[in-house]
Amino acid sequence: MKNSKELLKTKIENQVEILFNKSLDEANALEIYQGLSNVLLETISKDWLKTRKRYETEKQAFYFSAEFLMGRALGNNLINLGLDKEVKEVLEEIGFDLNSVEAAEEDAGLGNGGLGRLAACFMDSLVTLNLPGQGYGIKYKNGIFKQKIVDGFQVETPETWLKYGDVWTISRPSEEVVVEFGDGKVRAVPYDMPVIGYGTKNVNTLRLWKAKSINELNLKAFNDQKYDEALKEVNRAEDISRILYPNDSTNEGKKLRLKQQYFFTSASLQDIIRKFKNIHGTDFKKLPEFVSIQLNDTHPVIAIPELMRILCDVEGLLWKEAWAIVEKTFAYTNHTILSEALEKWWIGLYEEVVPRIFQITERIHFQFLDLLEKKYPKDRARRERMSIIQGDLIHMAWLAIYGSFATNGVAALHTDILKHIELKEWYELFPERFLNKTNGITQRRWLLEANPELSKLITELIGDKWITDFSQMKNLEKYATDKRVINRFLEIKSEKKKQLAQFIEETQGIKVNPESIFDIQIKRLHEYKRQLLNIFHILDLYYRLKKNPTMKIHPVTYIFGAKSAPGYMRAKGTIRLINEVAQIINNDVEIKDMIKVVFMENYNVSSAQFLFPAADISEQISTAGKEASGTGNMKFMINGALTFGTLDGANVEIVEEAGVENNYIFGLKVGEIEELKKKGYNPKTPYKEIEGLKRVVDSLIDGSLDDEGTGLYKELYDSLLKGASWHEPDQYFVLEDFEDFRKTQEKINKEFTDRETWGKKAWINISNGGKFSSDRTIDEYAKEIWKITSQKI
Ligand code: 26Q
Repeated sequence: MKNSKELLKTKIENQVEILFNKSLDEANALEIYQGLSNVLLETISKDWLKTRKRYETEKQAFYFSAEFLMGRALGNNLINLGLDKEVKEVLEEIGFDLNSVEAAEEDAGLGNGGLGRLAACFMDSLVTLNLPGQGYGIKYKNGIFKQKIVDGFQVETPETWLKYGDVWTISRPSEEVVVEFGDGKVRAVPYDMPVIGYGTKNVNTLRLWKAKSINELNLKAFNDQKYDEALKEVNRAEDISRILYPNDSTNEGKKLRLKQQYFFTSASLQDIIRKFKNIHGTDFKKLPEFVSIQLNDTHPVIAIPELMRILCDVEGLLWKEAWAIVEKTFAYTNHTILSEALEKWWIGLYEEVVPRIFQITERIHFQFLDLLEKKYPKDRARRERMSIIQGDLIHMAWLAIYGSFATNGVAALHTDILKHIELKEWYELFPERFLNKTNGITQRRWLLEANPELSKLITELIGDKWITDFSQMKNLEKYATDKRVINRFLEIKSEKKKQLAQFIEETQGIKVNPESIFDIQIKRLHEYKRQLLNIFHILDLYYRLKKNPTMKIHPVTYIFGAKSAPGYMRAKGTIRLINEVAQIINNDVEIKDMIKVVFMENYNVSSAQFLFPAADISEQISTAGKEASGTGNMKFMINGALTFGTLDGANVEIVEEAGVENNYIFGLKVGEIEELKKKGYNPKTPYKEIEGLKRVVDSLIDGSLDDEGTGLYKELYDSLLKGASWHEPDQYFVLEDFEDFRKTQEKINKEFTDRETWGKKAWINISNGGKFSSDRTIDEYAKEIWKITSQKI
């Protein structure tokens, strides 16, 4: 009898033979990765099948999302299966290091940022809680672009995660469906990714659709040697799932984007209805008893008229019957209040792409107008504001609220702003539909996998229940006054900082001091997130140090990671600015390494796993009211970083849990911003009056800095002091919040040197992170929205 390690080795050996015709000693890390991944698939295949069968007859929740930012699968799956130790040892025997095998995997970067990563964390929690449900999305050939920094500028290059094939997505050609557009049909081919839970045998599914043409090749054209023509239809169809739109804040209204949305929602609904009919026949009244569909922002909202089409046109239900079903099936999550991000489709385009869906959307619109007229007779102004079709635009958020039974925000403050400001009239009309579901993250990836050192300490102290019950973290709090524990935490933090320092040196070629404060801002680049405020402060600190070389500060390393939407010039200007300031400061010998600035190229899920555990300070500095929740803030918190932030999004709840005295809160609050706006905000006031601020802002235009003639810095300058046709100057209150930012940074710098007190504060944050597990969030969705229950196989 072979022992299990030998058996595992033989299995890997077999897979490498099958896939590559190589023996283990000839294989490289990528080949070992693929072989090993196939072994894991084989290990779970029976349970995957069992899970599917178990769920078939139960009520299920389907998460419709244009984005799933999964990152790498192997490491996470090994941990969740409890195979990480054994595999590590086996790989060592054959001369491989598990980390480098894991690093051979490309990130599945099928998302932009928070919304896509939230969907990925939700998948992990769903299965770990044994909940019957499934994700539905698009199998983009190219995920979020790869960011290169060239002369300080962001350059986008295509992301090619499927270059060597993807072991984790398996095609199910027998379940393909056809999606019909105004200009013809395409096939939607499903690819299933297993979602493996922790401490359970359940395996859930993420189903991603790939677009294919109905006809393989136009043979006639081919024979006539018109090769482009021969492949035209093929390419046109495959374009639909070719690329993820890298915009996460401006709504562009592009035709292909609308096609993507209809493509995956139509395919998913057809899939759901087919399976429903297999079990329940055509008793569609029962649909809401067995199916809940969560719409991740407005991107999949076209599913609402599409389900009407399927029920009425295909299944022959009456409009009224169908509407009663639709209204009970969908729920909608809002992730933003930025008006420029709200999706509106031009009716001409919509009608061209999906003519039948346009008719149905119009009918829904008129039906809604009737309802408004009954409720608020002759209130024309209200009708104008709330119309689903406004002028020649279809307002997808309005369609979502009207066509669903629940609308939720993603943090308490955000939901309050929706209910009382942004969606005030909708809340008045449908008060029972509005709910809050504060976001969460999976502690399995963001603590257990990313920070095994801290995980080990936690388990030593409170056992390992926290891995699936994060409320257990509270049991750590009693060690806050235990010097030995706090010292061990500080040693671990120091180790994670050394690891990050090494990673930074390898990838960015910058040497950083692990003893310095690691102050990290990693998130998409956007004006409202105020990376500009951060870099302004760094520049000010630099100028002050130059003027006063004997000024005493604790050395600090400012780390940024951020992708900008390719066409967002102010964001790109900010990236270039950060890189230029980094160059200047890092190369100035007079600064004697007191400050270092690092811009991490191509920030993604994998590099995030290095960054969060190594942070001392978590920068969460958005203009109050603008960040719906944030989820990076939670990843920092549970790894023992202190939040330096505004009272925005989930920051509010973080300090509610961990104590404002254990974090650093600064800046204007939502109410103060409202007031200031009413009073009239003039950014010239802080610009002139706050010491040093003018010097910093003027650097953009006085020759201190050089944007190589692009005009990007002048544009930034104007955005602050002049405004533009579409906004007031400094609409995100960068200049107004500068002084408090600086004061609070000074406080941080002083307090960091008291290591014991700092360690204690960090520890209290870790101990109070329990609320921010996506297990808690998903449990709330399951009980209060989806009404699904655990189905353990
Ligand atoms: C819209 C129209 C056209 C093209 C693209 C888009 C688009 C794509 C992505 C619009 C928005 C997004 C992503 C939004 C997002 O990530 N929002 C974040 O969601 C997180 C999870 O709820 C929150 O924590 C963040 O606060 C929120 O910014």
